[in-house]
Order: sequence, then structure tokens, then C-alpha cells
Amino acid sequence: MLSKTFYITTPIYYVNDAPHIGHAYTSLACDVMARFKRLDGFDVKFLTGTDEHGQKVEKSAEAQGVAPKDFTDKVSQNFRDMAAQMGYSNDDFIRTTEERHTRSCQALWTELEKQGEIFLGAYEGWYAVRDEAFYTESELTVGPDGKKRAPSGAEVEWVKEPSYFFRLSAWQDRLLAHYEANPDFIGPNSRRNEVISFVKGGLLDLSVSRTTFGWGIPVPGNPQHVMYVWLDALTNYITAVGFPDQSGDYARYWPADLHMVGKDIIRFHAVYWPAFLMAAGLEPPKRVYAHGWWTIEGQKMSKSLGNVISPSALVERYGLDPVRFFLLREMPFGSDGDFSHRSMVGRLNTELANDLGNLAQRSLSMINKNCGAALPVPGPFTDEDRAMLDPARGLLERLRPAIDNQAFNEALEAVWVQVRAANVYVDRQAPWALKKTDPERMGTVLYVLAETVRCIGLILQPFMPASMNRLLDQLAVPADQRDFSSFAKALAGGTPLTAPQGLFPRYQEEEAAS
Ligand code: ME8
Repeated sequence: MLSKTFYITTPIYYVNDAPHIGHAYTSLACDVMARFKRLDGFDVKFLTGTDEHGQKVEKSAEAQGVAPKDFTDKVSQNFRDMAAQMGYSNDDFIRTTEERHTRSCQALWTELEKQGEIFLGAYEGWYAVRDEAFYTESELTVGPDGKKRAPSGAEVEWVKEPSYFFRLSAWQDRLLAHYEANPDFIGPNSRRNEVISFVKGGLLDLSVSRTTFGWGIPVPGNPQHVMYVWLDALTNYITAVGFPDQSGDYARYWPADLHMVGKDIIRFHAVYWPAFLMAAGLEPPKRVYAHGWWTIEGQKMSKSLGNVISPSALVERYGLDPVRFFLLREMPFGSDGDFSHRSMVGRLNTELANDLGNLAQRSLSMINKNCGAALPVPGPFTDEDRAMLDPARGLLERLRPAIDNQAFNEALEAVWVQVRAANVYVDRQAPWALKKTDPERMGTVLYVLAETVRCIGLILQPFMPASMNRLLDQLAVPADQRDFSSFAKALAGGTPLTAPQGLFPRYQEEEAAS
């Protein structure tokens, strides 16, 4: 059993929405991290799933005239399908309507109650069903239609009902101390500052049960109440490692190494969740990272604008790996960014087809044509050769810190520095001209190129698993030499190679304009 573990989670998505590229993006980032860590020798647990309780889901089921359970059984499948279409390597898929989750939530609740952290009272205030969140009067704004709105733009309604409360107000100092003692707990820094100033502003006790609808997990001992959907949802992260059983997977994987979320739900993950856990005597996760928001062709993605992009449509149009590459390459992970077909096509044609695709294709075709379809045996390396090989073999050391910091676009940029340098090297060394003048030197140059492409192929596997698998096949890299301990296992000269095949076909502009 591997000694290093890595537990990473996506948010669990509300089933009432169809999966779109925003959901695909968060899960993709987790998939890349999970794959990277597996290749780097970690025992990884990668969790995703669906958030199926609460008023919002109940209303969607009602609107379709079906019972909530039948509704969620049907629509949660859409998120499983997305995981398959996007090639995610999740180890588990949790649904909050599963029995294991009810057990876990009720155990957590019971513990919180036992610790005196939950008390019965009455809630009177604003609630936004779309966000499944409570708001104070001072947080609201009045929209152009005269209606009060949450900061997210969601409509709010006045709620008045008996409710259990969690003593969040008592956790302010302990949360601040936790942020202080664990500077990496929240990333990026801008979000960390935002959370700290929110907590410094004072915390109100949090309503954690509802009585005016029934689609949720019953409160132990008082089944008129169902648990607040966020308490229910957040608990999924410990359910999936076996809570309330604290041996086995819980002991092995908890605390989670990383909860990956969008910036919209940082408060739930970085304030409420660690408070619930600490109050129950459990360890908080090690890190919560909140990434930025995608707009589409400059506009907010919304059903009413009809500009919601489904991952499957995108994959059908551009291919899976180009989509995976684009989403993490286009913008710094913590910032907002815009999706446009023009930039998608630009990246595909320039960075994948021209830069990487051509590098692999021309190196491998020259070997195929001029070296008897076998890897050449290299002669002595020049300084220029070493200036190519050393950084290629050092890619892992350069990428590790970037990946650990969720700086995916920086990681990809570091690889592309290498790809571009290799293209410059081919042009300078002109192996085609050496064919007649110095065939031995030609062999060395082509070997250096093949070896550089191998290292690039290895390090890009988490981002583009299928294409890099094909590339490593073309280089005849044995299956057991594709993990990250294999950077030093250089290609063996003389190995026969199959005829090369293009990796990334150019996308035709005419189609893009349609
Ligand atoms: O909030 N750009 O679920 P949800 C980038 N069930 N990411 C986006 C995005 C966009 N335009 N739109 C959505 C919930 N996302 C809760 C979570 S977890 C215990 C419970 C991503 O279906 C982003 O990760 O509304 C965001 O946080 C998540 O989808 C919200 O998904």
C-alpha cells in the first residue's frame, strides 16, 4: 500500500441544473490533480457526486410533476454521464440520497447536539432558494424590478419557522486562529482575505434546519425538521470516507487534502464547514481552493440567455483532450475568464496542432523515414543537446509546486516553454540536412527530440490522458514506465517504432465561424 495519500473532492452539484462547462471545469481541475498525484506515487481518493436535497431540488421535481426521489434518480445520472464524457478518474460518486449519507449526517448532528453546539429556536429572516442560503437585510440590494435580491442576484423570500441553530457566533476567534495558523487553508490569497474579513465582521448563529418542506434528512429525534441542505451537503466529504466509522478510509484519507470549489461557495467551505467539524471534534480539511468564474462570449452563462454550454457539445465539436487543455490553459485558475469559440480554436490550432502536434509528428516521421523505423542510438551529447534534455527531464520538479498551488495555466506554460524550445532546436539543428553530411549526428539530434517528446508526453498525461497515451505508444514507452518515477528512464536506442500518426488535427476555421 502506498504510504502517501491524497484526498480531493469536487463540490457535489445540484441535480436540478443540467451539467455545463462550469461544473465540468471544477471536476476537470480535480481530475488533473488526482491523475498527477497518482502518477507521482500517491494513493489518491477522488470524490465527486450530486447534492439532491433541499427546497430548490424539491421545487424542480414539483415543476416536473414527479416525486423528488424519482426526479433525482433520473437527473443525477446526467452528472455521472458528464464524468464519463470528460474522462474523469473519480474513485467514488456520492449521492446525498444514499443511505450511507443519511447515517453520516445524523451521526454528525447527534455529535454536535451532544457537544451543545446546536439549540432549538425560531428563524425569521431572508432566504434565497436558488443559493439555498440565508441573508441579512444589510446584504440585500433592490433590483430594477423593485424586488430584494441576494448579492448573487438570487431572489429572496421571508422565512419564519421553528429552527435549530448552530452556535456559529462562538466560532469566530477559533476560525480566525485556524486561518492564521494554517496560511494554506484557503487559496487563492484574494479569497483568503475575503473570508478573513467576513469572519472578522462577526458571525451570526446559523439556522440548520427547516420545517416548511420535507425533502431532506430528518433531524434525529425531531423529524418535523429536515437538516439545512448545506449541512447535509458538506457532510458528503466525510460520508465518502466511511464516517461515522473513523477507522478504515476515514483514518486513511481524512482530513481531505483539497476541497476544490467555485468562488460562489467559498463561505460554506471555509467558514461553516470547518466550524461544524471542529465543533464535532473532527479535523477540518487541509485546504479549500476557490477558482474563478467562466463567462461565455463575454456574458454571464444563464438559461434565460440560452448561452449555457454543455460539456458534451464542446467535446463533440473539438475533441476531449483539446477541451481539457483549453479549460485549464486559458485563464489563471483563481481568476475569472471568458470562453469564446475563437480562443478555443486559437489554442487548439496554435498550441496543440502547431506547437506540440508538429513537434511530435516531424520528429517521429524523420525517425521513421531516416532511421529504419527504430529509435536511433545517440552519439555523444553537445551542450545544445543537454540544454534540451536536462530541462525536459526536470519538468516534474518544475510542475509539482505549480500543481500543488492549483496554478494549472502556469504548469502548462512551463511545458510549452519546453515545446517551443524543442521546435527551435529542430530548426537550428536541421536534422534533415545532416542526413547526408553527418548521419550519426542526425541520429543524436533525433534521439534528443524523441527523448524530449517523451518527457513532455509523460508530464502532460494528467491533462490529456488519451492523446498522451497515444504519443507514448508511438515512442514505444513501456506501460510500466509511464509514471513520474520514470523521467530518468531514458528511451532505449534501437527500439522499433510504429509509423507516427497525427495527434491534434487542425480545426477548420470555416466551421468555427458557423
Ligand atoms: O453550489 N464558472 O452546486 P452547483 C465556473 N450543491 N464554475 C462554475 C460556474 C461558472 N460559470 N458555474 C458553476 C452547489 N460552477 C452546491 C455545492 S458542495 C458541498 C455543495 C461550478 O450545482 C463551481 O465549482 O450550484 C461552483 O462552485 C459549482 O459549479 C456550483 O455547483
